[in-house]
Amino acid sequence: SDKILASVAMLFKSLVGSACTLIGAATALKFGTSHTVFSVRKTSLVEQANMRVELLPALSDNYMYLLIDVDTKEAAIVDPVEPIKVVEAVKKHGVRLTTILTTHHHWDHASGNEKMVKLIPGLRVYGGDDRVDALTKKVTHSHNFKLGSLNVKCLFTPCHTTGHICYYVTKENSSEPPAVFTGDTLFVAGCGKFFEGTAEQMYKALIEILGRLPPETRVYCGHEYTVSNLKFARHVEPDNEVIQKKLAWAKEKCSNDEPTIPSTLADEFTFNPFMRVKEKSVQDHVKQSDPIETMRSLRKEKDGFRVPKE
Ligand SMILES: N[C@@H](CCC(=O)N[C@@H](CS)C(=O)NCC(=O)O)C(=O)O
Ligand SMILES: *[C@@H]1O[C@H](CO)[C@@H](O)[C@H](O)[C@H]1NC(C)=O
Ligand SMILES: [Zn+2]
Repeated sequence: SDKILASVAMLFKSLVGSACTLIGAATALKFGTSHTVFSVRKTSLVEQANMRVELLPALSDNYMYLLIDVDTKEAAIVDPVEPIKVVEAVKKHGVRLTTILTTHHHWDHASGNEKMVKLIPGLRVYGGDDRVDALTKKVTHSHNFKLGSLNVKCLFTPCHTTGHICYYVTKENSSEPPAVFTGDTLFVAGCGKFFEGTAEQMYKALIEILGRLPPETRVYCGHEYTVSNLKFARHVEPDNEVIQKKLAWAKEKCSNDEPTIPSTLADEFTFNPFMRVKEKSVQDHVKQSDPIETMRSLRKEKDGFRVPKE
């Protein structure tokens, strides 16, 4: 029966894909109690005195984030595509969920909103696009609001979609790092595809908006793409040792079904080619000398990049 399980596992894996290319699996498939063919991508908790962030893996490589204000036990959920998992996490932490933060309207981020508001009536649903399901608070750049004692600032970062919003979260007078939820604008070591925007817009989003937040800001992005992104980064800068080290670390994390998130903005500037468009090594790779043209060429190259197995 182990042979049958193994072939079912192979088939299943080829159907669902994996967050970490060939290592690790994204989905749980249990047979009785003894056989776990796939391990589940693990949830994990980033704890600070004022702010807690629980990473909730969803679908094959998405992340939802439960953001908790420790002082008031009020919470928000970022991109709740799997509502049942969200409700379980809310119960586990004993918090009061009041808010949905939607980064953009794509189904793998926003399609849980309708069910969430049915499960927990009265939720405020933030987003920057009329295409966001169950939207109650349409926001624009620099819109600020409170989540308990935390401050949330909306950052308008159109490009992946025309209504994309990142959410920057701070606690007044705290010595701990802020957090930013970047959806499909900034990934660890990469960025989102330019489905509805331009290189100029992504440059503005990455370099002028996100890049000017405090360097210690923790980055919580929409997908687990770190390993494949770093393989592209390595292709762009084969001599960058930070990339090699980060890739080895990320592969290790993925093989244990652990997240590679969060990163920090300071770290992104050391290995993310799309954050490094002003660096000569990156510009030389695409034979450009202007940062925006470098952004355009990098994205075009990555769109056609075949990710190597190793
Ligand atoms: N290349 C993606 C394929 C899926 C995809 O296109 N994802 C969108 C977000 S839903 C994206 O912007 N990906 C960024 C990229 O491929 O660099 C992967 O690594 O699995
Ligand atoms: C933050 O610090 C300033 C200066 O010490 C103080 O006036 C203010 O009340 C503090 N804010 C909070 C929310 O504690
Ligand atoms: Zn996505």
